[in-house]
Amino acid sequence: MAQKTALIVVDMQEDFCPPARDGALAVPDGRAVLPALHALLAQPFTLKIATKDWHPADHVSFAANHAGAAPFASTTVIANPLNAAETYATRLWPVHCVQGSRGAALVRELAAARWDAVVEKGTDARVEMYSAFRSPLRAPPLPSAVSGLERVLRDAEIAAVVVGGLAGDYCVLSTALDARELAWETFVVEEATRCVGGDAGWADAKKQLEDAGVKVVGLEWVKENL
Ligand code: VGL
Ligand code: ZN
Repeated sequence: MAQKTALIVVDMQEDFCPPARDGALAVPDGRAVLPALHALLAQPFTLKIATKDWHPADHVSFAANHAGAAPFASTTVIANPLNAAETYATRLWPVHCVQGSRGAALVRELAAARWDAVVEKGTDARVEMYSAFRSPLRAPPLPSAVSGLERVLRDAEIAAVVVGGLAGDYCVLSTALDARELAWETFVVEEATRCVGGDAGWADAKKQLEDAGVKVVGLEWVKENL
């Protein structure tokens, strides 16, 4: 690779992959990304990083923790614990990726990969955190919802990041948008992601990525150009 480049594999955990246990958040066709991820892992990246959605059982994003709420259909409003005036509405999910549970483990197929870092996110019960960098709460930022990922990339003098994993319309999208906003050249590999919202979810996510200056590329392009 001509420049220092990091591979970020987002949330390849059992609960996001069919067949997931009852109630978990399986992304349609989620396991289909594994061949592309294995091909990426064979490339000479400066850093290879896995992220894990890593929620306490009382996490605010679980519909089960809100009376009368239904997973996928309901939303809740989250306020910044440091500033009640900063709020955002967010979708509610089935219980997933509870810290230490089997469903929160990285998929077995990637367990043997040599990761330079494994970044946990969504660990503060009070806030949702799709991005592997930080929660959307910025006024002020909530320290317990800022992962060490930015520091890891800066310390290694990374110039570009390549992102894949699940889900393309949630955590891959937010992680790539944040990487771009934090000023890295950012690529998302199309074959290496699938969406909660299927093809329509991907069409919308891809537009948001491209509008923000993230490059959506194919696996072959990465092999030939990075
Ligand atoms: C994710 C929904 C809830 C993801 C995580 O990894 O895309 N989506 N938590
Ligand atoms: Zn989650």
